[in-house]
Amino acid sequence: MSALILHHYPSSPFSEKIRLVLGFKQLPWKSVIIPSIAPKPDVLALTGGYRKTPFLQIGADIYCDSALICQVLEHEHPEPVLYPPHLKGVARVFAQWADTTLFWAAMAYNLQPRGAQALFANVAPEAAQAFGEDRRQMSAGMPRLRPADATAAYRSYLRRLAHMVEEHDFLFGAEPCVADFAAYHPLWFTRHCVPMMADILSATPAVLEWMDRLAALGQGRAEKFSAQDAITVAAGALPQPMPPQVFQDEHGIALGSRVSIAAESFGTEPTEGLLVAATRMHYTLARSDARAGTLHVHFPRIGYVLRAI
Ligand SMILES: N[C@@H](CCC(=O)N[C@@H](CS)C(=O)NCC(=O)O)C(=O)O
Repeated sequence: MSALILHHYPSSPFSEKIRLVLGFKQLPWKSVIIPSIAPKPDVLALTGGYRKTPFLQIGADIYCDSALICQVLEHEHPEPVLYPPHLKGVARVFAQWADTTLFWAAMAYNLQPRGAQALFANVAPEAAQAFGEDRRQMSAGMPRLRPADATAAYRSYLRRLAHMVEEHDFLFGAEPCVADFAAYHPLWFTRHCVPMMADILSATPAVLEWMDRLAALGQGRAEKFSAQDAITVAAGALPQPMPPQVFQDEHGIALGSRVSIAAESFGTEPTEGLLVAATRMHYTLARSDARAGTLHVHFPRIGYVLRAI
């Protein structure tokens, strides 16, 4: 199998989720550091429009969204398991809650003025302003939690997580599953990226101990790789042949149609291409790029909007 190439940047919480899954599965991977704000020409050469972080590349296959990346890693490297059979429903539902509700409450807490000022204390004012403007554009139209409401919700969520990890080492038992990695990353951002805001974690020592257990899994074996080399890998590969799979049509859009796929919210730049698969779990688009050649770009169904164009 071609190498796993993760496109990410150090302070990205969703990237930390995947780095830790790579550690859990003890995998070797190539690390491409991408910009944290637009423009991202090398990213777009591969994704065709999707600009969020992280995404996983395997040859000429591009997997967008950490939820799909977890599934792909499980499929390629089934042991140790991220989705234990007796938890496969609840672990996914919990992970989705953590990646959305918990994440946004934590980030509204983390990036309230006190946290944001400290985060950008050593950064040129223009860079801080450019970051703020980029995120404002990405989140246009999204409801925003006020700091006090975010703090109240985050505190409650931390207590609920504490109740779970007071019972056993990980959220659902003696071993971690996808739910643990999804709940970990927003808290990791509080603890490591805005440590001056981390006092909120002291009320739940069991959560801190659980975080230490997850961090001890490591991040696998990463090797630095350049964006240009990643594009060269894609240009020299062909997308993996699509295994026979059930076409699940919810939209009245036939396979082979020209479509766009975009996140429902927060960074809704679409990727366009030909629809080559729509399974229970994901969509696949075929597209070509002058630099990266022919690619398959994969998205989860949940959280994404598919349209004929
Ligand atoms: N649902 C997505 C969310 C990804 C996401 O929002 N990532 C943040 C960084 S952690 C992002 O894309 N920020 C803007 C950027 O990196 O350009 C996933 O699970 O991967």
